[in-house]
Amino acid sequence: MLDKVLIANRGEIALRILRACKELGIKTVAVHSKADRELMHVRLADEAVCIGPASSAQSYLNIPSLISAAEVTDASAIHPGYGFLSENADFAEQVERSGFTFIGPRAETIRLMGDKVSAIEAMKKAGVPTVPGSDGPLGDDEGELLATARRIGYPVIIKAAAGGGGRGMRVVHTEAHLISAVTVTRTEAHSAFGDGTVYMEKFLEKPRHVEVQVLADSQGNAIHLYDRDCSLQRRHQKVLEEAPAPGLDPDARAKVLEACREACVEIGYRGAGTFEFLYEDGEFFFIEMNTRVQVEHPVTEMVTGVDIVREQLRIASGLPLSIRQEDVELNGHAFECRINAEDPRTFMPSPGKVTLYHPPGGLGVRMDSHLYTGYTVPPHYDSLIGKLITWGADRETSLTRMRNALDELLVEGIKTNTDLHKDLVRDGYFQQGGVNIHYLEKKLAQ
Ligand code: MV4
Repeated sequence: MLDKVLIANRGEIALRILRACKELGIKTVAVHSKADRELMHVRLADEAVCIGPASSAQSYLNIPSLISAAEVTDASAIHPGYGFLSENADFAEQVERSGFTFIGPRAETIRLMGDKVSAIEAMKKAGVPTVPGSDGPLGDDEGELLATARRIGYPVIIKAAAGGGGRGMRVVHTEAHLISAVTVTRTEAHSAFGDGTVYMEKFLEKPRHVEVQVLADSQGNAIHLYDRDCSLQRRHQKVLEEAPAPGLDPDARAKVLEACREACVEIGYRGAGTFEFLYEDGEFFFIEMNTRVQVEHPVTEMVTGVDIVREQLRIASGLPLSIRQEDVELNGHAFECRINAEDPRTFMPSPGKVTLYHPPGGLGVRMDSHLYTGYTVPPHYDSLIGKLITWGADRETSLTRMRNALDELLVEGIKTNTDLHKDLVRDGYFQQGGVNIHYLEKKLAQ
C-alpha cells in the first residue's frame, strides 16, 4: 500500500481523499494556497505545505510547486482530485517522471480521452455506442462538409476535439449556416485550446445525461458500478444527481454497462473513470470519458457500497480491485444536492464568513463538506461548499430523506442555493424521474 499521499486539491474532495487515506493507514500531505490555511483537511493532515498565493494558477495549478512539495515531504503518490490538474496529461507524466505515483490513469490514456475525436474513435472500436457523426476530424472542403451534414441529418453540432464539458460547441439547424459554424468553431477552438480540430455529430434535442462509473486495476480487471443521471444542470454545471438513472430501457442499459466494462479492458484503462452518454428514446450515445474521480461519485458509493476513492488508492498501490463484477450489487437509490455559496437569484459566487453551519444527519444522510462554523469561504475558487447525499431503499424514500435533510441544513452568513434544491425535490416532473438536460434551465426561466 502507498505510504504517503499528497492531496493536490482543496475543499470537500481534499477532505474526502484524506478520509480514505486515513482508513487505509496512509499518511497524508495537504498542500494549500495562502488563502486556504484554514481549510479543514489542512488541519487534519499529517503534514501541510503552502504551495503559493491565492490564485489557482500559482498554487493548485502550479506543477513545479506541487512536485517540490512532494519531494520535501517524501510523499509516494499524488492524488489530483477533480478539476485543477486532474485531467492534465502533462502533469501525470511529470509526476511519474519525478518518481511519484500519479493516482489516476496513465498519461497516455488521459491524453487519448482529452482529445474527444480520439476518445470517440477508441470507444467505437471497443464497441461502445457513439453519436452518429463525422468519422474523425472535419476537413476544409466545403462540399465534403455539406455532404457529411446531409448524411447525418440536421440539426448537427460542431464540437472542438480539445473541448468537452460544454466548451467549444455550436449547433447548426440548416445547410445555410454550416460552413460559417465550422469556421467559427474552428477559430474559437484554436484560440481557446490551441487546437482547431473540430468534429460533427447529430444534435440530439432532448437527451438525458447518463453516465457510467468504472474502475479498472493494473492486472487487467475492470468493473462498472452502474449509472448516474446528471441531467439537472445549469450552464454545464451539474446541480443535482442521482444513482441509478431512473427508468432506463433495461436491455439497452445492460448492454451499455457491459460495453463500458469491456472497453476498459480493451484500452487497458486503469483507475476510476466515467463514460458520459446522452440517452434519448431508449438509446445510449457515448460523448466523452472523464479520467478522474467525479464530484458526484458518492451517489454511486451509496448504491453499490464500493468506496471509489479507496479503490483508486488500492489501484495506484498495484493491488487488484477489492470486488468482482458479480459481487457488485445495486441497492436502493441515492441523490446528491450540490450546495454552492452563490446568490440564489444571480448565481454569482457568494464568499464570506460562515456564522453557523449545521449539517443534517440521520440514517441514509451523508454530508461531504469542509465547512465549519467560523470558516470563511474564500472568493478565489469554485463555489461548491458541500454535497448533501441521501440514500433510501427506493427512489421515493431517498427523495423524502433529501427533502427533510435540506430542511435541516443550516448555513448562515453566506448565500447558498439550498432553496433551489428545496424547490427541485418538490418538483412534480423531477419526482417522476427522467427529465432531460434542458429541464432545469427551462424551469429557471419561468
Ligand atoms: C451534445 C448535445 C446534443 N447532441 N451532443 C454539452 C456538454 C458536453 N459534454 C456535451 N454536450 C452536449 N453534447 C450532441 N450530439 C447536447 C449537449 C448538452 C449537454 C449535455 C450534457 C449535459 C448538459 C448539456 C447541456 C447542453 C448541451
